[in-house]
Amino acid sequence: ESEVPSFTASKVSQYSCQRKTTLNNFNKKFTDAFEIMAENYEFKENEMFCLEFLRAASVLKCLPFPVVRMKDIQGLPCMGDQVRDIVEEIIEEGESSRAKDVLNDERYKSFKQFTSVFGVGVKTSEKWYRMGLRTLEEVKAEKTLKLSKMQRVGLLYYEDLVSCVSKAEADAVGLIVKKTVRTFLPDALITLTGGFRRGKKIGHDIDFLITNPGPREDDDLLHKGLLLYCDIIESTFVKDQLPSRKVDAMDNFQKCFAILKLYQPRVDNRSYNASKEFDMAEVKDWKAIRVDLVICPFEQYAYALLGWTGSRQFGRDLRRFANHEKKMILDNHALYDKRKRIFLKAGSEEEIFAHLGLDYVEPWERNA
Ligand code: DCP
Ligand code: MG
Repeated sequence: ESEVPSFTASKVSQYSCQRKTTLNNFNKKFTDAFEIMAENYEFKENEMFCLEFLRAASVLKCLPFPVVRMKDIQGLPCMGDQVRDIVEEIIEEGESSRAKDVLNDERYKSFKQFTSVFGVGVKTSEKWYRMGLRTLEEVKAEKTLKLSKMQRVGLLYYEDLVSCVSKAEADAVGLIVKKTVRTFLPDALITLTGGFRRGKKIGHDIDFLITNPGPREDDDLLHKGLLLYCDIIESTFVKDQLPSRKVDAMDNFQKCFAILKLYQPRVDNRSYNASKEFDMAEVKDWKAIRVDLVICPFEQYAYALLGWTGSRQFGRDLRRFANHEKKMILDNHALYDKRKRIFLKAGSEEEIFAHLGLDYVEPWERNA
């Protein structure tokens, strides 16, 4: 009777690390609405409702067919009442009035603008909103505001940074990063991680994981030169420290949230037509690009790679699965078996999945 006979809703795991989620999303109109709801709850610091909608979005992203009636979501995990109401309305009306209300909500609109600035999160947005600020124009005009250095560059390069990064730009930056790193560490392993490793064609930044086989001499690596801005976070890793149990584990690696100046000669038609003479000074021949450089010890490379490849939801579910199903603690550095009281070493992502008793999931199937 069903159009996809091989599909059984009750067999869909509540953990995205037991599902395969490619970028081919048949249910975008539902998942977009859920993600708007989740973001609004994030802005309200309501983590429970936020996660509820992110989990629901993630489940619908793995379905091999578009949902067209309520029966299609019957038996699926993570379909709470709030979620079902929205699915029902989208099926009947084509859109969700609740998601639409959020998009028109003044607080949501302000937070959306504020958090689009590099260095501005929910806390800063809350502060600005309470001060009566509503738009970025008002923020820029408010001269009494004390902005961090990160926020100042965030505003300075705002237009470049909100325009997404393409795969071609990621590859171009990859060549620069490799060349630069290898002048210091000839044997270094430099891997493109984040969304691009999962096969995405665009992203908000470019994530690289850097490690050096052999003795540790990578401390001076994060130096300036080609960087427009670089906020270096020193490594705070303590040997034999237990993995973190937080939902979104921040790691202790030395890392650098940088803005890179990517030169890309381009012809600006407007200045060409206006002056006939080609004035190079008028043409901006570079683009500011957000780059995350993460340096990790060689022994932790597999864990760091798994963590930094994401998606965020995939990582959350891996940690939740480890904790609740296996009595293990996973983070970007290590996996700890609480029953055996030992750290489980891994030289590859495949080995980490095996330690957890999970089938291997390829990077492009982790778009949960
Ligand atoms: N990550 C992490 N610890 C952090 C920050 C990120 O483990 N402190 C992980 C989760 C993300 C991945 O790294 O999936 C990359 O982070 P991004 O925010 O860059 O997310 P994506 O690359 O997946 O998406 P985008 O295209 O928006 O960059
Ligand atoms: Mg990224």
